[in-house]
Order: sequence, then C-alpha cells, then structure tokens
Amino acid sequence: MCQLTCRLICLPVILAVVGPACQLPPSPRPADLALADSAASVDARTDSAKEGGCITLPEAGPGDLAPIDLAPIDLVQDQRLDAPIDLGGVDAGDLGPSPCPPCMALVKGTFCMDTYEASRPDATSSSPGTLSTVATCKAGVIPWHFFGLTKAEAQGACAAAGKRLCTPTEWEQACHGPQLTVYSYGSTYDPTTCNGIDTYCFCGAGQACDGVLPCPYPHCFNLPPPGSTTPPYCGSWFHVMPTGSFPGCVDAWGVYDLNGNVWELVDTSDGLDHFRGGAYNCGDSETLHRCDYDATWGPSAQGFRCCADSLVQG
Ligand SMILES: [Ca+2]
Repeated sequence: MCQLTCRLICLPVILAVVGPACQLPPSPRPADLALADSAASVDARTDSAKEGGCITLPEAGPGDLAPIDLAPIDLVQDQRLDAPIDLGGVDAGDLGPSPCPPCMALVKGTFCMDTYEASRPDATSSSPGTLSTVATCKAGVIPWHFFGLTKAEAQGACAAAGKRLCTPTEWEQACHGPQLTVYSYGSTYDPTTCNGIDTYCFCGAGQACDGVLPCPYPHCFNLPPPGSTTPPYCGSWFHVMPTGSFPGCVDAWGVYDLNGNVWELVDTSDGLDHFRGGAYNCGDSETLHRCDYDATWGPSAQGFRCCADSLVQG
C-alpha cells in the first residue's frame, strides 16, 4: 500500500507505521499536485471530518513557491511597533517601554508570546534549516516543523532562547483575542486569511476551479465547485509558507500565524501531545483552525511557539 500511496501522498497513519522509510518523490509543480489531490480525495475527506486528516505532499521547492512580497509584512510590523500596544487594560505608564523581549507581543497585559512560529537559527525563506539548538523568532522564514517533534525538544529550544513553551491557556487566550473570536482574525472562516488547505485552490485558466467566483472559496480542497455535485474537484496547491506571510493572519496583539501554517505544540503534562491552530495541509481547515480545536491525534506538520513572562510584573 505504501509503495503506491507514497508516490503521491502519505497520510499520518501511514507515516506512523512506516515513518521515514516512506520516501517521497522530488518536488512536483502545481499541475502535478492536481493528480495527487484527486488520488488523495477519498482518504482525505474520510479522515478530515472527524480527525482532521492531514495530507503530507512533497514540499514545494523554492522554485515552486509563489513569489513572496515581504514588503507588506514589514509595513505591518512597522505600523504595529509604532502603534500604541494594547495592554489589555493595564496602564502603559506602569509597564515601561518594553514589557516583552524583542519579537514578542504582550498578550492580555500578562505574558509575552513570540510574534512568529518558532524557527531554527539557520532557517531561510525556502528551508526550515537543520540547527536545532535554539528557537528563534523571525519573519520570512520556514518555521521549525516536522513529524515527530517531541515536547522535550520544543521545551529545550525555547529554554535556550530564555523563554518557555506556551501553555494551552496562553495559546488559546492569544488566539481568541480580547474579543473572544473564533479565529485570531475574526469569527468567520476565510480560506485565504491564513495558510490552510483551502488557501491555494486551482483557480487559473483551464484548471478545475476556472471561473469559480470567488476563488479560492471555503472548502475548495477536493470538493466540487459551488453549485456542482460532481467532479472535477478543485484541489489545492497547499504548502507551508514563511512566517508572517499572511498580513491578515494576526491577532489583536500582533501575533502571526496562530491559525494555520504549522501546528503548535503546547506545554501540557497529561502524557499527550496537544497541537493547536491547524496547519497548511489538513482537511477541514474551518474546524481545525479554530482557536478552541485541540489535536491530540498526531498531525504531520508539528511546530511550536515560545512564550515568556512579562518583564514587568504587576
Ligand atoms: Ca500556526
């Protein structure tokens, strides 16, 4: 089964069984993934509704990634840094100028959270890097993620940076924001605000979703276009993106990519690995990207984020 299936996809259950021995072919281009999506459709839809099945496709190579314009990211950052910080009702005069270390946002006026998903020190815009010595917080790089991340590794990487792994409560408070929204960006699911499986539908001329408006649309992945109940399915060229690539995927305190891109392991002690926020490659992003969704079933794109105590305690 693996020999056939892994030519195109490996579902988590397959990965769990065969692990790294299940080799993937060289990076395909979007047109190639259309076939992969069709082949994966049944399994993906079967798993996605209840267990959030995540599909591991070969990562797009640097040449396959859509051009990334970092200017909007820098602009957003600059605006955020210049703007008054929402201190959650705490008097700014009591906190001083820097309640959090660099690249961290003050959440609810009580704790600091890395602005971006954790990345390796040698990560680039096209590679997650290989150095696993310390977690860094940086925009525009592929986040630290792989199947098999351990809590000890994430805890150690954050500790090496003088931080700690975020707790479930911290993570969820940051995601819900002061308005208690369903997603960090609001309460209505949008397929393109954050990086999910519906973000890059095949919308171009001659492709399955050609002419569908709006495109992408919610749940485009492997579903017929709106108004149709038959194939062809739209598919989606889903892939991980550099940190902070989605300017609108940010909470009220300036924390990016809480929803989507890579799952974020949180610090728990119940013997289970809890991942939050969904990822780029999982079915039913509308459900899995929710701030209150708690995955303990071992998704494939396993990342994390660091938190820290505020430098000024009340
Ligand atoms: Ca994330």
